[in-house]
Amino acid sequence: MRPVRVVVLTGAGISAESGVRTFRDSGGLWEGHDVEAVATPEGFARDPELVQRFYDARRRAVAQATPNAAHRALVHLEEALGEDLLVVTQNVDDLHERAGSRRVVHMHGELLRAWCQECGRRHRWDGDLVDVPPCPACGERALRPDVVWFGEVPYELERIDRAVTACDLFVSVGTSGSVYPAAGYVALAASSGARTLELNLEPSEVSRFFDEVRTGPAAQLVPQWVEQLVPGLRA
Ligand code: BV8
Repeated sequence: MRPVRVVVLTGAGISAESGVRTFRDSGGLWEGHDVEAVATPEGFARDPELVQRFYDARRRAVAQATPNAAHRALVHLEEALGEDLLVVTQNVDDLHERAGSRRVVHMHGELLRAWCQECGRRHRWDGDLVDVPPCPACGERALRPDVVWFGEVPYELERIDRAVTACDLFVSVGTSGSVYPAAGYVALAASSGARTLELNLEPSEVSRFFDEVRTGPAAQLVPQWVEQLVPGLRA
């Protein structure tokens, strides 16, 4: 039997049980800040120190967090499926990688990378940026977080479109379905003939596009789903 090709789209909800705050839940990241102020190029141009402090605080918080059972279940799934699994994450934390996932696309960039606006090079970065450190390559003090802000084009869109169009099963984990183009992938998957499953604490803004919606915490739903899927796959 041809192996099932799976795309898993993850959002902030998969990291919530690791203690990383989500964006829209009460007390979420942006409730303290106006999105336009911290997650847009205009906001960065207007007040770079505020934006750098916002991301420095999140980078420190992620360093204290550990992957949870949902991240680990996706590693187990990758061990079973290999190249037939692609994790597309909206998250900028590195919890998928620290759990052991190797096939991860960070469509909104990564907290732990800095992008030099002078020479264009990107560097692994786990320190602060608020003190305007020099770029390791060109020495210019022009580093910003390598994350995709509103109005900026997400990374690897062609690769993601190809995977979503080709997959047999599209599973969304822990996302409110409020940001595009990520929120549009379920419709693309469904129109390409894939089965679609949503695993989320509550129905999202795009639940209506899914064949099946399961509500609950990711650390319970994802391991349960992978257990169901993997035995069948091995057959
Ligand atoms: C772009 C990185 C042009 C930075 C982020 C139509 C088409 C294309 C674009 C648009 C469009 N309409 C509007 C736009 C513009 C805009 C947009 O979508 N605006 C919204 C507000 C309407 N989009 C853009 O600007 C994008 N770029 O459009 O470029 C283009 C596009 C295509 C082709 C060519 C050109 C760029 C958007 C990227 C912005 N950057 N993050 C950073 O991290 O600071 S967005 C950020 O919020 C996240 O990355 C994520 O993507 C997004 C949504 O957050 P979620 O992950 O869903 O988290 P949230 O808190 O919202 O929800 C958490 C969920 O988890 C909840 O449902 C909750 O119930 C659940 N949950 C909680 N706990 C648990 C749980 N689930 C399970 N278990 C738990 N324990």
